[in-house]
Amino acid sequence: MNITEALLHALKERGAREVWGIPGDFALPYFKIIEQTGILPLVTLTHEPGLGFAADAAARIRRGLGVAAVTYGAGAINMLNAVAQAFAEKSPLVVLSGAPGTAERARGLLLHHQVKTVGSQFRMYQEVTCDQGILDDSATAPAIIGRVLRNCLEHSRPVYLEIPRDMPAMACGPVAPHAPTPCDEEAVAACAAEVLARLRAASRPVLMVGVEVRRYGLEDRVAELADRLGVPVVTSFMGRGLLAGKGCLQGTYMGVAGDADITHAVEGSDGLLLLGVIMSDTNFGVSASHIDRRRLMHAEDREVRMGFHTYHDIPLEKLVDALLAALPEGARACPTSEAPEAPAVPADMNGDDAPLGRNVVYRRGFVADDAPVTPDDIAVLLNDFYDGVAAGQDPFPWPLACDIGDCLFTALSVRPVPMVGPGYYASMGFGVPAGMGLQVTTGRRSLTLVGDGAFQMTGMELGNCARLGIDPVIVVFNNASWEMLRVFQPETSYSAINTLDFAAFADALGGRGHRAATRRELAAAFASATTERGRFQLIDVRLEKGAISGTLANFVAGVKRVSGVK
Ligand code: TPW
Ligand code: MG
Repeated sequence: MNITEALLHALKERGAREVWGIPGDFALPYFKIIEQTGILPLVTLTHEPGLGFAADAAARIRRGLGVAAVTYGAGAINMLNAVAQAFAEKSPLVVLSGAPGTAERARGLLLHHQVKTVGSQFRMYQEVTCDQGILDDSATAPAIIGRVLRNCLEHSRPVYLEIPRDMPAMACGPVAPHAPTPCDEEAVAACAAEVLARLRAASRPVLMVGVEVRRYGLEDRVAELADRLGVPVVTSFMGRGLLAGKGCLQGTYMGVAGDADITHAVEGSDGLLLLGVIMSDTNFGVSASHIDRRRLMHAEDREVRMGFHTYHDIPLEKLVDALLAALPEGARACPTSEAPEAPAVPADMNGDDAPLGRNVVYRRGFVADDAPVTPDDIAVLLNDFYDGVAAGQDPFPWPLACDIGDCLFTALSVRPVPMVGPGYYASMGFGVPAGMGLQVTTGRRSLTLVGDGAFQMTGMELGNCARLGIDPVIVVFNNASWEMLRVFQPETSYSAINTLDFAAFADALGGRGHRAATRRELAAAFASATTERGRFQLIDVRLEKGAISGTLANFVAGVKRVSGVK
């Protein structure tokens, strides 16, 4: 066995399904072994930002390792932003990078792709990963790989492994199987007991779930926990899509920008338990001052902060298990808040009332008339579509990828479905490669929502679909604008961008393009795009100037109010 084979077997054993890669000369030796051994399939794309986004999305949707393999310098540094996003949003992404060989480093010449020193890249990656290693010695390589991958899984954050180009074929031993870091069971039990006591003492307990619940594969167990506790459950903004379809779910908390009943329940709670919720401004910026931190219980990053004290080394999974063990099946441990009424949908809007959960309305009943399409219409169309597919046999149909822009806010009006989106770090360019990542890794056809500005950043990746045998459906919110920015600052004009013909672009890239300006055209294009197989489908939705989703309008108004930004 050589170093590359040991690495690939270790990745596979820990749940990686493929290696996303773009080679270069410092990476050619290890890429050759990846291809020749076939231990994991190699999926090549066009540009490193897209590569990082695709591998990140693959990791998120499957709750397993994503792997992005690149060359030194121009490749690895080109991917930094995507890895930074994976770090911020807690996606377990393994970065493999080639590097100059040991002998060539000693020659005293500056090597091509080098920034300041040979180690500059390593130091940059220290800032965006939770552990790093250099495989420059076959005696230490297996232990380094084992440690780095363990940290990747346990912290659910990216890691970095550098392979100098004279090392990939060096003989080495296997990597030991994954062994979780032990934790103190007594500390976990004490922590769980305190959580339960505080929840029982509260008169208005609420459970908020965040992305870690998905990252650690705890959705079913947390749904069971919610039932046994009998407390209302909401997701954070970033945790949107969690507990999709579970009866206990009330909706998504968005502070002043969101559903008033949910905001009231969360901010008025005297026993708020945050499970795996990132304390980001997108989750709490629209509220922070209203949440009583003394009454807060917050489990994140293997810690549980309880009012003014903290339990360390408490994996979320262990905490959830300990809480379940303390609550007999069928029990209702806490008082239940009153169920608020569902708000009525204004009569002039597209769609019927269709409450899901207790107080969240996802509008259904798309009307295919000649009115211009609005972003909220797209949500109604998707709700009808997902109702149809949910009635089928597949429990996990049509995973959804979203970029940042009004498409992400529109997606908040789509019933919860398995979804990935950059809800906190918010890098544009995520959507298209993420949708491709979803289809490659799950084998299911994916749907992507993306703005025209974001599409221009990574849309070229679609040119790889035919070779990869995938046929995702992409909906472009084409408003000839960086609209989200314009809403924040309507008095400036630089947010206007050109109107491009994305349907023609799709045809040129080997897919099929559709154009839709009216609801009738959108219904026809969507039906045709989701029915035809074998090539990717792109719907260029021509939005009218200034047409934005209701959620974006509320969000911007809320942020301006809270932050005082004019
Ligand atoms: C890599 C800043 C956030 S939202 C936005 C920008 C420029 C406009 C998005 O335009 P798009 O969508 O895609 O047409 P829409 O609905 O608003 O019209 N660079 C990066 N990421 C971010 N987030 C920005 C800039 C930004
Ligand atoms: Mg736009």
